[in-house]
Amino acid sequence: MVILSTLVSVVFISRLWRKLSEETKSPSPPYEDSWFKLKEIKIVKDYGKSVDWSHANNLIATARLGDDGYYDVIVFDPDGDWEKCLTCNRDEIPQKHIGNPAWHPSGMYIVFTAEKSDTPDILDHTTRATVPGRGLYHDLYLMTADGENFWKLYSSSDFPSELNNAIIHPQFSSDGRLLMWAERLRPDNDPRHNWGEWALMVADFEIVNGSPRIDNIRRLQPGEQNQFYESHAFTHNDTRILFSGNLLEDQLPTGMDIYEYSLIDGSLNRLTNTFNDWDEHAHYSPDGRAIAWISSRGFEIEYRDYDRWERDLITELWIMKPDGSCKTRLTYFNNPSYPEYTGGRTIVADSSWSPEGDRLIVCITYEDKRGNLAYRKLVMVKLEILNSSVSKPPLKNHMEARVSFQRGEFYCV
Ligand SMILES: [Ca+2]
Repeated sequence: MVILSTLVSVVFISRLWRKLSEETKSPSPPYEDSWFKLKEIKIVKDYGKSVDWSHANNLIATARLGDDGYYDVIVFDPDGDWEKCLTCNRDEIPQKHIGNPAWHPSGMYIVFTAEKSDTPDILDHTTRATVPGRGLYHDLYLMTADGENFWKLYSSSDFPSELNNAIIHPQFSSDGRLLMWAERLRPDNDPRHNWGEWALMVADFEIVNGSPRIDNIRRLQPGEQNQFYESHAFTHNDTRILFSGNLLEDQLPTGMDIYEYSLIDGSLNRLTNTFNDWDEHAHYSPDGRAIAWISSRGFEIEYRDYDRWERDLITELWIMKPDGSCKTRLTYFNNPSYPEYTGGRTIVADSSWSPEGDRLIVCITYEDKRGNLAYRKLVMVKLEILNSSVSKPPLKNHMEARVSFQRGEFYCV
């Protein structure tokens, strides 16, 4: 067994009403037979912050916290011992926080974010605002897969700036001709919305005479609030994107949901409908038959401070069909009854599918005995998506279905 180490009352009532209506409006989903099996969960690395698995060269890119207190981009072979730091001690890029790597579909390039060199160290050491994934004062860069050539692609506001721009989670389209990222445009003085105003940015990308070029940058801010957005993935035909955000009126960033957005007609499809629960890091399986994402659903978290959400957040890995049906919890890192229990409060974060769709590499962080989020791991989750068409009698409701879960085999209800 593996043991891994006062809002005004009207707003509260509004949120409560939304929650109750979400639960009571849940439709009776169509029944299908079991659709995947969970085979194994094991630790593969004692580091990892955001992750991307190249389907062209089978290498995994992530970030690792170095002895200098800053993250760097690491690439490793999931089937061997080989690993290499691509950004350590490289003069071509600022040697501060570097991370959020994502492969170009060719496997020849990696896009990533890097913090500006002139942000003061005290900012890095007293807040977590400049770590990759929060991305304050980060710029967009590209490097070759061997880490030998670097280019700055796009710059956020200079430091110091009243805008306090941030850039997070760049993602290439399936054909490599589009690049998407999420960008913080300006702060927001509302203490409940102090994550600021964000947007999804989509640009044309191409290599011209051996150098990268981005052009035609479009800013997307779907929904009612224009607050937090995070870029996750493109569909296989690059007509739609997956992202998370708090799009509904009065929804806090900590209640963000997963959405699919059409780049053709701007239509929006809400794939998770939990007004208060944290839903993030959605990625399509290689065959497009499933979406893995993380969620806090079931934990009923009360945040002591919305700006320090990491003190209270608990998440697990979930999987659903691309239309949002068959939502099923995959992991139980927070439950002592399961072999993957870590021994402390655990946050599951970014994940990436293997080329074959039979594994997910997953970032987790969890507490030590003193309650600090001291451990960061990469975990390999092996699964099999089934094609069975054998029909079984439908279960009566969602709760009944949940308690009927069989470990190792999951039913779509
Ligand atoms: Ca949610």
